[in-house]
Amino acid sequence: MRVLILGGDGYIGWPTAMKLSAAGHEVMAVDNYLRRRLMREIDCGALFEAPNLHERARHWAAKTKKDVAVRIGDLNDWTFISSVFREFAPEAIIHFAEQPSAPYSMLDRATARLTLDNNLGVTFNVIHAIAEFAPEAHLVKLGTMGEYGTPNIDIEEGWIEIEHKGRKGKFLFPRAAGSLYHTTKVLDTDLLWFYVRMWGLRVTDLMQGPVYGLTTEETGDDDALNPFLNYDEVFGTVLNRFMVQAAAGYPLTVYGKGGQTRGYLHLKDALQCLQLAVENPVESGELRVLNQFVETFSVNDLAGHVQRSGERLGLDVRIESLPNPRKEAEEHYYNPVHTGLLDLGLQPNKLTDEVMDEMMRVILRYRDDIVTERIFRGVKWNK
Ligand code: USQ
Repeated sequence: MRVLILGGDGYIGWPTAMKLSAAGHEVMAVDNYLRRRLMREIDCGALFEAPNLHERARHWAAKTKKDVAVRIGDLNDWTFISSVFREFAPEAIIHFAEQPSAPYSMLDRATARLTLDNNLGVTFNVIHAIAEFAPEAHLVKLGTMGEYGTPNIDIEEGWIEIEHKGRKGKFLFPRAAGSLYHTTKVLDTDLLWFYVRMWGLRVTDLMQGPVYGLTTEETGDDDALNPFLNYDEVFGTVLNRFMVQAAAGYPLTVYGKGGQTRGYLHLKDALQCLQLAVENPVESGELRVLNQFVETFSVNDLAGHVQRSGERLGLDVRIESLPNPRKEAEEHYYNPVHTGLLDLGLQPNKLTDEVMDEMMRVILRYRDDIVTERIFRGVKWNK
């Protein structure tokens, strides 16, 4: 299949490009390096410098004899996105091309505005580019489990049937996002659902939980193929952060009571899910929503896992409870359904001791490069 990956330079984007290329798909990766620029602007480096997308693709081709085409440009620009769609004529599009950080979206008015404009603007352009140049193509869109928030009932897989005053109907499961970033994903879902109804698009919206991990089948132990690993408060996800904190001898930053529970998955499983979604397209006029995670953990559970991995590797890992800079429930019910991807064939990789220790060993190779000042800055959710 010809698969167009929008946001192909990102933490999940680049590993997805390699995964689908290895599986025999024809892949084009597009990015405008927004995340790299934002990281520089607010002083958030990743654990190691990643080669640029052209260099990555050359390295991949030299190793595997498989090509990943690369285009650099802003998908908010209609001239650019239409030229990409015309040239590549995609059969599937994976859309990661969004500002992905909740804290970034809560920093100040300018970062909130950028998040809103970029995320909604790109989704809008992607929808219109599909309608104009590739109406049969299947769009696989990266959403987030955070769209649902933490309601006091079981979270269904995208849809809920409601009986009201003796009549029944099927609706999108209620959304209640906890940051502006997460809210842009809710708005994306509404935009997609509107155009699925109006124009009969084919869309899969993946509600993904926080991802952890660094190496995949395709990276092997070649560090030049690794995605960038953020450990800073703004772009790092919690488990990756805790692992780096442990390696640096920095106390693990548990926010508030630490009972915040989310659905987590390894990067390898995120790739499996994306491949499954692409290779099992939906019908025209269907919006399929899949809850994309493997296991639920509280922040305290994760801190405990990291502390024990540290002990096994001779590190002294301390856990610290900080006043929560975010506005979120710190103790809550959490029971989301997640059978859709298992039914499609997902083989989950769980968070085992081996997985933790293997990742910790890679991080320890870079421990001298960790800039501890980047770990905590306390971006506040409150005005
Ligand atoms: N947390 C801590 N200490 C830290 C960092 C985070 O206690 O040092 C807590 C947060 O308060 C939160 C939980 O850990 O309760 C998860 O935080 P996170 O930063 O790993 O995840 P989040 O901001 O929700 O965003 C990440 C990705 C985002 C994706 C989302 C999936 O950056 O792109 O959409 O995970 S989900 O959380 O399911 O919405």
